[in-house]
Amino acid sequence: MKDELGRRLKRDYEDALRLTLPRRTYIVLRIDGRAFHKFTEDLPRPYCRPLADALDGAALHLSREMIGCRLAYGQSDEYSFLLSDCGGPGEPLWFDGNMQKMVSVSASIFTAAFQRAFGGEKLAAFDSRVMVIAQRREVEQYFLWRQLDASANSLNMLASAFYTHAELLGKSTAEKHEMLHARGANWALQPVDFKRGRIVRPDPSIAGGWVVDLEIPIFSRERSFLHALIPQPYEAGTGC
Ligand SMILES: Nc1nc2c(ncn2[C@@H]2O[C@H](COP(=O)(O)OP(=O)(O)OP(=O)(O)O)[C@@H](O)[C@H]2O)c(=O)[nH]1
Ligand SMILES: [Mg+2]
Repeated sequence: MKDELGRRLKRDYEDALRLTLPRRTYIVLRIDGRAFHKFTEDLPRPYCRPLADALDGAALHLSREMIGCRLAYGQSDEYSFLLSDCGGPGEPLWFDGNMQKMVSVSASIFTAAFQRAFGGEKLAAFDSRVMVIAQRREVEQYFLWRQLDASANSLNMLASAFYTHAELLGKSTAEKHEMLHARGANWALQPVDFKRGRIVRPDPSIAGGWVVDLEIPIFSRERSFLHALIPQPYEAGTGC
C-alpha cells in the first residue's frame, strides 16, 4: 500500500515537474547573494577583501563538487559556473541534468561553504539559476557581459564611497571617472580583481586541482583567454 501510494504520488506530482536539461551543450549556472545590499551594509566599502575571499573559497568548493564544471567567474556578490558534457555520449553531467537538483544543491553548497569561510552572525543566502547556451561564441559573450557588469559595479562602488546617491544619479561612466579624479581617486589604480572579476579554473599541477586567478585580462581585449577555457562543442556523428 505504502509503496504503491508513493509510486503514484511521485509520478503524478514529483515527476510532473522534473525538468531535465539537454545534453552535449553548455550550461551556465549563476549564484548570486540574496539581498547582499543588506548583508554587506557594515562591511568595508568600496571593496571588501574578506568577502571576495569567502566567495572565491565557496566557488572553489563548488567547482570541485560539480561534475562537468569547466570554469567559474566571480564579481561583486555573484559567481557564474560553466558546465558541459561536450565530450560526447557517456560523459556525465551533474545530477544527470536534473535542473531542480542542480539549482537547489548548488545554492546550498555555495551558501554553506561561504558561511563557513566568512563566519559572522549574519546568515548569508544565495540564489541559483541555470541557462542552456548552445553556441560556444555565446558562452564567451555571456562571460564578457558579466565582466562588463563587474567593471560598472566596481566603478559605482568606488564613486559611491565619495559621492551620495543623488550626486551620482544620471551620471555617465566618463563623468563618474572625472568626479573621482576631482577627489583625488582613480579607478584605474584599484586592485585588478575588483575591476575585472576573478576566475576559478582547473590546474592539474596543484593539489585539489583548481585555482583562483586574481589577475585576469579584459575579456573583450584578449579573446584567447576565455577561448582556451571553454571546451570545443560536441560534434554530432562522432559517437553513437
Ligand atoms: N561593502 C561591500 N559591498 C559589496 C561588495 N561587493 C558587493 N557588495 C554589495 O553586494 C550587492 C550586490 O548587489 P545585487 O546582487 O545587485 O543586489 P542584492 O542586494 O544582492 O539583491 P538580490 O541579488 O536581488 O537578492 C551590492 O549592493 C553591493 O553593495 C564589497 O566588496 N563591499
Ligand atoms: Mg545579490
